[in-house]
Amino acid sequence: MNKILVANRGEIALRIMRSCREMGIKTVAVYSEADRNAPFVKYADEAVCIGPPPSNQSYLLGDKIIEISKQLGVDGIHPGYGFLSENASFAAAVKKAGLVFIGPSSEAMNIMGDKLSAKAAAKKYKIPMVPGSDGAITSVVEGKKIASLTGFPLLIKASAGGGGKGMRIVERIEEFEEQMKLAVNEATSAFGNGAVFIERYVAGPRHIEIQILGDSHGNIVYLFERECSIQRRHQKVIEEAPSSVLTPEIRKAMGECAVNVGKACNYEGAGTVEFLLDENKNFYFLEMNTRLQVEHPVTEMITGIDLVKEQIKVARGERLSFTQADLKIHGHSLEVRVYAEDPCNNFLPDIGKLVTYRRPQGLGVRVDDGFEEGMDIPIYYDPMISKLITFGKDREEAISRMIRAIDDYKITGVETTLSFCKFVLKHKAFTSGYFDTHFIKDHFSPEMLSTENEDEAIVAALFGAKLMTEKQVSSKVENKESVESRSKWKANRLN
Ligand code: MV4
Repeated sequence: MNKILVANRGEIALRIMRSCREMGIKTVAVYSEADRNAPFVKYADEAVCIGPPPSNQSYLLGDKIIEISKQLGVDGIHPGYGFLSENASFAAAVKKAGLVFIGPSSEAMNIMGDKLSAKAAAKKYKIPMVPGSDGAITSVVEGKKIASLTGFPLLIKASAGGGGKGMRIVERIEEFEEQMKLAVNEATSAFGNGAVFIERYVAGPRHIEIQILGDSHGNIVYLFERECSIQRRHQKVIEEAPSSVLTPEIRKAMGECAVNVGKACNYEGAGTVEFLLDENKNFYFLEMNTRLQVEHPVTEMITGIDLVKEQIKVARGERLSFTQADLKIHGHSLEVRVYAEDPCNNFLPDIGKLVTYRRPQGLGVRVDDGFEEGMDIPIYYDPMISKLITFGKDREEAISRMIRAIDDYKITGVETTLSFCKFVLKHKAFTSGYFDTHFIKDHFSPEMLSTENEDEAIVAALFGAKLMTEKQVSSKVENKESVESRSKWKANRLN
């Protein structure tokens, strides 16, 4: 493989091109008019403008990207994450054009792209799954029958869904019919596929995912877990590896299950198997993501493996150069996603110009970004500015290094989520390691963000005190509820 086209933009395009360079592979960038001056365009050996800013007129134009690849003598296409990365038709079209899609086969993407077919494939390998319906529920009568066996609360999920879309919680049988209809309608309009299924609701779970890597000779290994429980409305905020709750035994069991999920679809390349872990440390397979994920760097830091290089090597038909026994966890890594969003204003995107942009540096700090000082953050795409990644000998060092790096990061011109990330990193529920997917809902409100300026802090404190007095009656009720809904993970520590 001598030339790779990167069908993506921003930090991930740059990150992929760096690995290509190290391997002596030429790179081609395709970019929209909004990204004309972006670092990834300058970094590439060749660059082609593919259209106006909106994704459906640029980064999603699969046929145009394939055409450009043929014209420029490209051997392989790396899709990154998002855009065309999980589009099975695109993967098939790339192959049909005589090019290499750097990722799994379109067949594997089709199986795992639908939750019901993913669960059906995984079932043959005896993978633990949340109890519920075996397939799609096609009528309210059938659904209610299964619901009474499953028990309440339960979830109705869309088979084609992702990121919590089309998911409804049902507390009592009386609500079932209404919630099922809502779920089917939501799934039909969002995905053009109204298939829904039932799962028992797992309360206060942790979201743990396993990185796998497969070659075209049937070898699959796992590269341990990433803990992604700190999320806000299905958007990951902080990721880390390893998880502070897994024992070596559970890690091995989850890793072997993830490899089996990969075997169930003859998986090639880098993929991620998502699990829920309940408070008794039972784990359940949820779904598989057939792409390189945003948070892949934390796995690279603790394993020392460049996942993009490995993706390219297996796409070239090479065998994995290491076995499961060769893989070890070294130290601890954290990633925070830095967004141009205002945490004090309901996380509304705050796009604009990066007036000041100075990255943190030093031992154990990695910044994956796609911007330079003075650039505008385009309104057309995800408002992520960068991924700030730290590495340390243990979790404590990775956390203190992250707080230091956040303090060293200088961004003006737009509001960012850095202060919000620092709040989470300093919270006792986070530092103790005993938190779950409800962390932000349970522990965060915008008044909690400390300000750099002391005068502002005093004003904020006074204002907070005034609010407290006004809200006294209602807050008593709220506190009681939030204590009850708080994670049960802390109690586990004593067991
Ligand atoms: C669940 C669950 C509880 N029980 N399934 C949300 C997105 C999708 N990937 C799976 N999700 C969940 N599925 C059962 N049976 C709770 C969630 C969930 C969640 C999962 C991972 C991370 C954050 C979450 C936030 C809310 C709900």
